[in-house]
Amino acid sequence: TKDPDWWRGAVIYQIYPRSYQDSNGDGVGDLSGIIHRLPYVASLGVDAIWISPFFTSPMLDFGYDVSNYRDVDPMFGSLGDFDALIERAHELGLRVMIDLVLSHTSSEHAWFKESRSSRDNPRADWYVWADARPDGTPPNNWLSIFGGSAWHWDAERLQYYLHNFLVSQPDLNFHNPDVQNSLLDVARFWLDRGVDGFRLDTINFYFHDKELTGNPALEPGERNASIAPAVNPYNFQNHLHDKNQPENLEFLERFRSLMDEYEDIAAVGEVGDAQYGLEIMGQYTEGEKRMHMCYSFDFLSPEHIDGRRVSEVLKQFADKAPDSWSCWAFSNHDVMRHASRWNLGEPAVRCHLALLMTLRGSACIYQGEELGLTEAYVSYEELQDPYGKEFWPKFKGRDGCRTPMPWSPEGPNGGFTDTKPWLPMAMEHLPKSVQSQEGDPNSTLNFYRNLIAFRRMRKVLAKGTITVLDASREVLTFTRDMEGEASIFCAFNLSGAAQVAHLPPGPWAEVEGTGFTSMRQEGQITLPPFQAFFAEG
Ligand code: TEU
Repeated sequence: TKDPDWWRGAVIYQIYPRSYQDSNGDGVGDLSGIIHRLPYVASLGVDAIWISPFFTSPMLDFGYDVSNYRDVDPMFGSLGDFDALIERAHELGLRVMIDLVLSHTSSEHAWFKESRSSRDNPRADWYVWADARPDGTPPNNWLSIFGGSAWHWDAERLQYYLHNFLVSQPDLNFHNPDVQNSLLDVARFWLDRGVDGFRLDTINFYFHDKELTGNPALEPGERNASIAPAVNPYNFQNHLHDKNQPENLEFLERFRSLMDEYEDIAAVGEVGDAQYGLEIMGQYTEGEKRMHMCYSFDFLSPEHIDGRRVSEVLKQFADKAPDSWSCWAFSNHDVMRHASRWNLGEPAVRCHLALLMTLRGSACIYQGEELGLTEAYVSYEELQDPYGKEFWPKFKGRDGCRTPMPWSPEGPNGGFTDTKPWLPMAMEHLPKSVQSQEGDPNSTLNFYRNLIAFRRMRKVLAKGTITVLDASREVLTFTRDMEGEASIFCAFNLSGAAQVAHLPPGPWAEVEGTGFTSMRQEGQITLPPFQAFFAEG
């Protein structure tokens, strides 16, 4: 069904294709596997899926290093499989968002091979090349998010090239209009194949300062703008000149115009910035002429989101980005699963989901989150993530949230594959498998379904305004309001002890069937640990 506003308030389910479902017995998930599981995804009641990269890639960053933007990696299938995936998803009422990694390519991309071959080839200026300083050291002090200098010496071209992530992820030079046009053509290629939108990787890294001005050190007490783990010893720099350049906004306007040539397309831009994130989100979504929404990192940090923190983020968001639309997430393929990150038991996981489903904004749910999965332990011997290999053991990398999806309780591989999976199946995930929870009306899985439906049935939860009433560490209450719709009052006890919340005056009728318990005496709601209360009026 046509709806240009479908993304506003949508629930988006993130699929990490390597770990969702293997269909050809190589231990790695693939597109056919996803197709097979789409009815399950649809049964969750989500609006859309976001699929992490499946393009041709040497997989040094597991697909975030693309060597051909216009094809599917053989490991994941073929373009034909992708077309079938889109068709099946649309039949089931699911929109499909793909993950475009435009800031950098793989060093195996034909563009880079040509660019590095000489200083005067047609693509010589497609990446960011610079001479060494007279003493042979890199052109400036810019640091890579994944550790070390952001510059790598290329023995073929005898110059340094810029890489904000791995050495094998050279940064494209967005100052070159041919680069911009080629990337827009890539987006067009996928729009023509029928995708409904994009998750755009690291949009704040698109442009760099042409003058290559060095970055300042962080001031004492200043937080690094990246969410790189604190143990990252390279985490001491303020990325003033290699990120968030003003030209990013112009490119995003071009990207938006392209999307607007098609119907019902939406993009969510990833702005990995824990310091200026909300302000940047405001710029990147301003005036409905750039991104539709930005992916917020505010609830992805180790810092627990108690009532005060949530209300602080909402307040800053309203101040700094009043017209902007956010996409919230608690978990994704880059961070520790939130059940472990915030040390939440099942009741707390449920309470947090209820919060996510009632916040103003869109929301992402990461595969396995709906099962209440915890972070898996992956030993150094089994570790795949290059980021984790770099900083082990202080930072164990991102594999603990990327282990295979448990479909059935049968070991050793829980229905994910019939061979050795690329990352081990976490044994503690097996009792939480889809099959184990499916028939139990009280399972976390069915709780997720119920809460997603609760949101989906009420326009005010997806699109209404939000007004915080009370916010302490333990208790958060707010109302959601929208013209022509009943208001909803929401109260959460985010603590492990009973708390009291206050209902404002009005003809509030409790919403039944959300799976929470509480005791109401007039305007006073007693909430047992990790319980929520909802009323309509
Ligand atoms: O992540 C961008 C990003 O900001 C990460 O560096 C993040 O800070 C880190 O992973 C947290 O642990 C995107 C993708 O989501 C990530 O998977 C890629 O590795 C990265 O871009 C490079 O493409």
